Amino acid sequence: RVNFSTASILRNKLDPEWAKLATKECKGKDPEKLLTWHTLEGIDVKPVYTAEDTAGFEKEIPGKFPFTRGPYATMYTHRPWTIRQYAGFSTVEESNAFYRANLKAGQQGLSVAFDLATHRGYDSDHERVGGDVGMAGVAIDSVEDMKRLFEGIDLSKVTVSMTMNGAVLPVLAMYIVSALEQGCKYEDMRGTIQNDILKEFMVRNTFIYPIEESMRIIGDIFKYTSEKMKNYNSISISGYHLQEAGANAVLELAYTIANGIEYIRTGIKSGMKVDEFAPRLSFFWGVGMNFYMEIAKMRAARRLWATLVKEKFNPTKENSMRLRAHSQTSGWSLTEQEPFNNVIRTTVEAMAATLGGTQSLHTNALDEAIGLPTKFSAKIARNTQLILQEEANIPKVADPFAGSYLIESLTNSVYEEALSIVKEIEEMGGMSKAVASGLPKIKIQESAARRQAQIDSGKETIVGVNKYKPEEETTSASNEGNSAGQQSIEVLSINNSEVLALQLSKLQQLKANRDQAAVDRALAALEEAAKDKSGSQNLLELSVVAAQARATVGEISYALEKVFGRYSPPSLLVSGTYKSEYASSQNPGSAQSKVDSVISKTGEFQEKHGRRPRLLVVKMGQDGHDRGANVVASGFADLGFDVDVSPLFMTPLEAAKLAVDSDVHAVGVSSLAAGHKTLVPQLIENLKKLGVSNILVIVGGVIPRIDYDFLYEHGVAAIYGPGTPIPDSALDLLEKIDKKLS
Ligand code: SCD
Repeated sequence: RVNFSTASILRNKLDPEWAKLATKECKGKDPEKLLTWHTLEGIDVKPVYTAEDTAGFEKEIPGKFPFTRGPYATMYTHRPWTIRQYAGFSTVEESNAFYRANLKAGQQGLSVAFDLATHRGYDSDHERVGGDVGMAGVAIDSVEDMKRLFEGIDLSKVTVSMTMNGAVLPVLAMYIVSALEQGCKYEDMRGTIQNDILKEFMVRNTFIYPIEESMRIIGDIFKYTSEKMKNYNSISISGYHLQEAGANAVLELAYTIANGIEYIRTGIKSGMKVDEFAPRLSFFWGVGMNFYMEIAKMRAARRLWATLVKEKFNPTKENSMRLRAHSQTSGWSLTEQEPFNNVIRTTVEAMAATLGGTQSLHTNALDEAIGLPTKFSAKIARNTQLILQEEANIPKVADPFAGSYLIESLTNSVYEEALSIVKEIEEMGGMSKAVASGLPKIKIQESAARRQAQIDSGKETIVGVNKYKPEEETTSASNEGNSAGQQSIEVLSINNSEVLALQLSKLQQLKANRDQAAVDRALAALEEAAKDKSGSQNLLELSVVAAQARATVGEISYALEKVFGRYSPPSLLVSGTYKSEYASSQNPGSAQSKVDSVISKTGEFQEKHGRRPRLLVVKMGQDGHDRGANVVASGFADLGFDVDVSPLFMTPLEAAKLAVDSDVHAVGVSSLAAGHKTLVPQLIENLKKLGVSNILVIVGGVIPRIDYDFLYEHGVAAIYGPGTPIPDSALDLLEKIDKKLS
């Protein structure tokens, strides 16, 4: 797939003078073979770069097309990036207090995390969401909740970003109504709505409606905001989630830009000129530990966007081509083992983000691989940015890596690689069509499986996880309880039933006090507009009317669902990638690998029991984070298990029935959104009710150690935390199933 241009092939040659010296130092071995770094992106990075690698490069300045060096001429020298920490948990009251305290302590903008029930357009009292209310974000059911969330925060002064995609209409409408009722004018509403549905279909999974209808909603939002909220960013086109799901830097960049192009087409299709809305499109990057690559990615992204927008849409405004981005340090790169190492990881990633020229930044808290951030860990995360801004002098120079032989050359390679992938998507007819074909999802899953194999085989080092493990640290797969590395880590625990009870009583009160006829009228108007295929009525405008009348998130979403339907994705699984990458990561001639030994053990199991070990991997509740589930499922399948993968969003009863129907030996629950204490016991209870006692339940994902005993007491057979190599968990499970059957 690597598709270097002639220029980059030449650049990839080593400097002859250096090669001579290096050959001597390498004692006669070929320095190119010894030192060249073959990245996951398919780019070969040389051990040294010289002026020849950048020969012929044209001078560029920040703030000018093609904006490689930054969207603004002065960059941070005039205004540093915005410190914008993403947060939200349990009730609006608690989240509001947290926001206000953070703003006082130096945070500069808000970024709201909603709970999964809200994301998926369900009110807190819906039967499918009991375990999710208030867990991975704040619960919002109505305008009254939204107003309370921002109480004492002047929405004409503080920019607010909201991570909302599926239920974007009711949530944005409720924000608008809250701001208006606070006295804020439309033109003073500043902030960003994520509103990036294409990546939801690819990886994040908080969609509600099918693709076409979802894209219509985006067109309506662009239209409404470009007319009324001229200073509001109508979308945050996200690569972050692609990276978190396993995409390498080039895939992340290419698919994000291809999504952006599709959104511009959507805006134009809804009747606008490109210059009317493109200046308010914004982007969002994930920034991981691949330091040089991340800086190059951010520079290449700005150049690629500007070039393609100019070429395809011919805008007249420079701002239509200027890529502005928020960044978040990588949640996936954080480890459960030795969590204090995460402070260092986050610092390195934050440096890459700011040296790469981000406009706004979230730094993760050290405990995010274990649970939700505490006040203590959130403070360190925020201070990381304050220290970079105010002690390390990073803001003093715009685009400081410009002219670096390596970074300029890498920026070019990343650009060229990403461009060829964008072209591939365009040839398929654009991203909506590509998403419908499932191609991007599979490519990202392949990239994730490859990375996992490299980690499990030890080719890629994760300090404290697969190398330099502390002696006293117990493994995540162990039943032993607390490890030394975790004892001092306090984990924020949310009492889901308290939040749920509060939301239910607020909903009752709201419904008792509103003008029901006005609500019914507003919802009927919304439903009618959805039916009208010409799209002559703006769905956001009608949602604002419904929100003003105090219709709830669930009611507004359902009015549209009645017409559009609720989308259910097909499950796709890559096969063979984990095994082959593991094999090629091994040193040639090394002893039988762990992978081979598990494969022969699953073979023995089949001989003994007449069939292969069978595992059902399930996702329950509204938690759509499926990278872990997919990687484990395809890894176990490569190791000789029969693996079924459940549809997303199962209730515990549905999951239990599926396990029984599929006649599996074990159910593997993947939980990343804190619902495990509610959902896993319910699953086990339901299995018992169905009269099944021989199906083992195992759990993986983000599970705080303090919850281990609780889960074991409720009948869980094993917990495999982050960092557990797939062959280890597979072998452990195989032995447990064998024991149970014997
Ligand atoms: C900035 N300005 C300058 C300048 N720098 N003016 C002159 N010279 C300079 N050097 C001006 C800008 O033009 C702008 O004014 C204002 O200052 C603010 O700058 P900005 O660059 O627009 O910064 P900001 O307001 O912070 O906006 C940044 C984005 C925005 C554009 C990137 O979209 C944003 O904040 N996004 C955040 C998204 C987010 O929080 N996402 C979280 C996702 P004007 O406005 O007048 O032009 C979390 C998530 O999904 C987690 C995972 C999950 O849940 O799944």
